[in-house]
Amino acid sequence: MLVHDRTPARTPTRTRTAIGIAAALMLAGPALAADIDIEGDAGTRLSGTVLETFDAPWAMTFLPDGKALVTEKAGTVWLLDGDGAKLGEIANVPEVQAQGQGGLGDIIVAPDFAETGTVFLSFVERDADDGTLSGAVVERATLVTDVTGGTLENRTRLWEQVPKVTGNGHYGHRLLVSADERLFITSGERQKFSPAQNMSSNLGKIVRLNLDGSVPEDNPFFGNGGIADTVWTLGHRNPLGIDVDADGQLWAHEMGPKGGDELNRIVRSENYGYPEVSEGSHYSGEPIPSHDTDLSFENPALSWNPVISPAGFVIYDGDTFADWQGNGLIGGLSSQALIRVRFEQAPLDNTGAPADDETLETVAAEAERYSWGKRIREVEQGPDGAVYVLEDQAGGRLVRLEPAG
Ligand SMILES: [Ca+2]
Ligand SMILES: [Ca+2]
Repeated sequence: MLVHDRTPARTPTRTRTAIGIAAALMLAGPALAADIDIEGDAGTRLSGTVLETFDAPWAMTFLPDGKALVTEKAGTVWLLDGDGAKLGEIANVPEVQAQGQGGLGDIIVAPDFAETGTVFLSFVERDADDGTLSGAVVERATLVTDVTGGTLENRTRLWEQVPKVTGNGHYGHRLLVSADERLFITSGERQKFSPAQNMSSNLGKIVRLNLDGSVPEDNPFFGNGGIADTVWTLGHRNPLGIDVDADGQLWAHEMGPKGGDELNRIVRSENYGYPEVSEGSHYSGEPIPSHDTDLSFENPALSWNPVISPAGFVIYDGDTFADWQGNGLIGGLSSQALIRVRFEQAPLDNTGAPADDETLETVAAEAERYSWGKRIREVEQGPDGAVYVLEDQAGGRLVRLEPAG
């Protein structure tokens, strides 16, 4: 067991045991004691401080002033202070009925947030006439904060999954705004397989919109009309993490079926193959051909078998972990791990993603795995360069990670 989990720093309901008091006294000292020491499988050590706990937290984002927002699946958005402690709730959040994987989802801020307060958030809504049908929705709103929380004003619907279907899984609904101010939405295939290859549905796609919800005319399938106009890439299963690297290149990971979780370099108009190809098999045991059996599909830059169940993703560009610049950090649900991935340019052998230089391609490899012992739902980089990890499920902790020693 590599995780030495001593005590939560600030859990209101925690019984004040002798250990808890000792830890609290240590935390009050000049050298802040770490709550968690963790060693990766490549031998580097991290020091973690527990900042707060949540009920099934799902997403986190930092505000320009150092405060942060955390969503909980059941429908709460918390405003946190610069030390990660709860200041209060955000009012006028969309009402959700959390079921299965669905509820409140991601929240991110617009590039002009400091002036406008604009945020984007995703959640799952039920069909008004048939509660067995559901789909993800993305809204834009204006966040107004005060010392004890805040409220969402001017909520406007930008996008929704079409069609709403039965079941409560594979919504995706992670969000990203690119440097050129386009909104990317990861949309899962809702465990319905074929919609990922069907351009009349936006399930199993990565969607690209303008920040007002309108459709960019330079989208790859623009002019086909309707849903197709909004599609950036297709053939995805359940993408629960998207970020952009220092070169502006998009990357997204997605959960594979039985085996075959993927990290993909997201390239305009490409088809990532699900459910036609995969590095895993169906849960029924039915095999799925691998990506390299059909060159019309894009190979993953990296795949995992056994799976990691990736959730949350940040490509690190801070100074606190100097050796990690350009690395991807991925949370693992079933793997109960934090996974660090490195990207590199390698001589072309057509097993990775094509790079701009025709003699090279970009490949990704797992660099280090930190066994965490709990499901990780979200990973963020703070303005201080520290890495923030949010655990899944009831009592999920927010942990700030720094290099140990
Ligand atoms: Ca986030
Ligand atoms: Ca794929």
